[in-house]
Amino acid sequence: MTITQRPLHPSVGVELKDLGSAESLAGDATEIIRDAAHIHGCALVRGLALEAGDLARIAHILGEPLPPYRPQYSAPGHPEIVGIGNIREGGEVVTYLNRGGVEWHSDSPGSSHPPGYTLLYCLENAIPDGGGETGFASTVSGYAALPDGLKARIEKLDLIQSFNTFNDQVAAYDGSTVASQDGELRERNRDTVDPIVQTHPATGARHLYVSHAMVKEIPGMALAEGMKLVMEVVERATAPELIYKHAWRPGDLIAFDNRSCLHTPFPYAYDDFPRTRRRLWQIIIGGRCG
Ligand SMILES: O=C(O)CCC(=O)C(=O)O
Ligand SMILES: [Fe+2]
Repeated sequence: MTITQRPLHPSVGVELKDLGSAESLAGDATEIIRDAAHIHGCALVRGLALEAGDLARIAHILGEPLPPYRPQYSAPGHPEIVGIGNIREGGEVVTYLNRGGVEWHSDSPGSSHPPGYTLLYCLENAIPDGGGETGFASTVSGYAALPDGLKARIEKLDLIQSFNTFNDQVAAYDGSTVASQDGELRERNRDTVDPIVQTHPATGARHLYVSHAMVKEIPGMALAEGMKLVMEVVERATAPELIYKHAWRPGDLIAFDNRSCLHTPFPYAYDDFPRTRRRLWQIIIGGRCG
């Protein structure tokens, strides 16, 4: 297989061309995607026509798809696939929509598995007034870009990150259709203690690991003071010149490594449905524990 690689941005992302069809993707080609995501943060493949089952197969090769963390938006027959966007049926949004605006993050904090990968696959993207791109920032380049003094201040910093704290906020926004999670779902998303600087298990690269909207506590620091430090790190790592903004076309697949990049969707006129339509499928894949 001769694969052509095209950088998406000097510091993050690569497009893989000539990877083949959905069938070859569920084989060797997935390993090429995995390696590219480790090194470049995210890997784009365009022009696919994937069924839910194809996406699930690719996810199972990459690792262990997390159990449905937002079950009300799962694709029929494929609970691990979460629908994201502004699609309405009978007046009600039927895809996951964060009305407060998503910020830079990794998908994994608080999940039952160590961080791994996420797949995003575009089904629909008609946004006449613009926006709705997904941004990516390399956590390796982001760490490298920090001044030495700041690197020293965060070298030993741990963060307590909480998916539940974050989701409670999303559920509380005016008009939110996102449920706050209780019982078994809440239990499953335990708070995690994550060093803000980590070493990537496959590449050995030093990288940041931080999702500021999920930070609940910073051991050894007052939260307000610690958050100032965290936000300085995030703002430098996601400076405009360091990010790639992907404008989606139906049939685009992006696999990204939640350790080696951060991501965020950009705002769009989500209430302008049906003139504006955005629908992605998402699968979050946990790293294997050993
Ligand atoms: O909508 C997107 O582009 C990504 C959404 C996202 O990052 C998430 O829901 O975790
Ligand atoms: Fe995400």
